[in-house]
Amino acid sequence: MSMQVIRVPTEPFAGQKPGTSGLRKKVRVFRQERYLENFVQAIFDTVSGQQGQTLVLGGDGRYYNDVAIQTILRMAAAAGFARVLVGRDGILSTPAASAVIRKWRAFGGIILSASHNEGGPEGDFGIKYNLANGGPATETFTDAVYRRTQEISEYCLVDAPDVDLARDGETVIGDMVVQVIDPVADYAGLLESLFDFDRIASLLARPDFRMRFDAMHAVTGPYARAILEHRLGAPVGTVIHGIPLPDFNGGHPDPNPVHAAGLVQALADPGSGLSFGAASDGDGDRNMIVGPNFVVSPSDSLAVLAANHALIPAYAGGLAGVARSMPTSCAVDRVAAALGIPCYETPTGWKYFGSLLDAGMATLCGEESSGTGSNHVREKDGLWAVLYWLNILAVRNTPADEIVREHWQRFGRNVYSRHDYEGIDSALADRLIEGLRTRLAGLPGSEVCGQRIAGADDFAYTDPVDGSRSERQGIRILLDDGSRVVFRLSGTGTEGATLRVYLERFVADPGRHAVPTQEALAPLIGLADAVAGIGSITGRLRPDVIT
Ligand code: G16
Repeated sequence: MSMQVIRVPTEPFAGQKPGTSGLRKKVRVFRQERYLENFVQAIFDTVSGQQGQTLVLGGDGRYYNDVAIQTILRMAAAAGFARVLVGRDGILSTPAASAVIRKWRAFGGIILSASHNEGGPEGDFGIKYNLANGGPATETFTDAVYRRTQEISEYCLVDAPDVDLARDGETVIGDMVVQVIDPVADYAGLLESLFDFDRIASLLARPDFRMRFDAMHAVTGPYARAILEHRLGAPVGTVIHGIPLPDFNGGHPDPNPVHAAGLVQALADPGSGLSFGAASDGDGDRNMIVGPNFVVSPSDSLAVLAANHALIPAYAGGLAGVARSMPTSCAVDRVAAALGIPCYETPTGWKYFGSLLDAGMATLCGEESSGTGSNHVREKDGLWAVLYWLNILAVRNTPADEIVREHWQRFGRNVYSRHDYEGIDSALADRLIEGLRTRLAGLPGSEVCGQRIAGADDFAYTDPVDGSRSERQGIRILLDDGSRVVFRLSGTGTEGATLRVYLERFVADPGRHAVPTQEALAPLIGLADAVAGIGSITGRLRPDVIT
């Protein structure tokens, strides 16, 4: 008997345009009738050749994850997939989904996540499509999906009861097999193949070394427990906030000094006995690394990982190259120069690293937004970064803060910070950016707040592998001494606009490395406001978040 496909008439919704990382909207937007269905159908209409193929499906467990998964299963059956691998309880961290797609040679994957954004019924939801390489769909693909959402007239599904996702095993709906898999096993096995687990286990067993991993009530809890506590023998309780909750316990699962303040405080308290701290975000692709009374900036972390690659089994043979997003600090560029390897500068968004990784041109990639990863998957990977650091600490027997300070001694310090102004009226944010754009040509050679501007542009990128072009990716202002200010509007927010101002100054003199970050950047902070008119246009006198 052939499968009965139900065709449901629909009409386009405005604004189903994927941003930096998939479609992110308020839960209440996603809960509108046909909203999710339209977007999923647009994805299935954009791919071709999925008949008889395998799809990977899972999410970060946030509110609406469970409902969306059942809908997508019915639609995937109607779209002709032969099999869907879905994480138990609908859970798959973003890097684990990437690992599963690659390991099982799936056709692609759908990841349900709004990453570090808040969850719960009033929070955010998101959906993104990953390609067969395990990486986020390219801009060409997401543009095509968006076009499809604007002309869609029906979506298709099969009539089937909800699938029990609590137990591993197979269920058939329509002509498609739904296979519930252990969300951790494939991923944990992959990480174990990259690092020296015996050495890390010895470090974790030392009485003078104690770590804390804050899973922020998000998806990495089960992964961190399985890997750090069960496999590597860290004491039970090393992982805190380890049960994924649909609303992340009311928190904001973004591993930065503001939202993971408790972890930072614990590492600043000598009485805690902690020597190393780490955290990951909603869907497990971001990381924060904390040493004793010291938060490692994500840009520095990337540079340190690159500089220490020879200590890690998977990378000891050498790095083909490194890549960073444009607003990420140039610290890794200095390491690449010392290693004699290329360093690529891409727009913000992990999707831009995919072609470099696929072509074997880059081995490590990273972003200022707390993402680092390698060619082992095609997403950034929070626990991978934590294990990489643990492997370095185990070999060098030096605390994380000293490792970074020694790094600065050798390479100089790219003092770096990002200032976020959140929830700005979109029209005002657009006016600010457009104003900068129109003044760009006149800026070079001018003096602002006593600093001479050497160059200014709107970053554009041509992918060296496929030649695709991405324009208007961030306004850069470059000073005589190599300092930079970059302005961008976030592509991941769901309310108004978030203005990101990225500030960077290179300090070679080791005698000045200890100057507090915001103090060292004060002249640039003044320049940013004067050039862009942040205060006068938005009315905001200080940022909401400083990373
Ligand atoms: C996503 C992207 C990252 C990007 C970050 C911030 O991360 O995958 O590549 O750096 O958003 O983007 P924006 O500055 O546009 O908000 P995640 O962890 O949210 O998926």
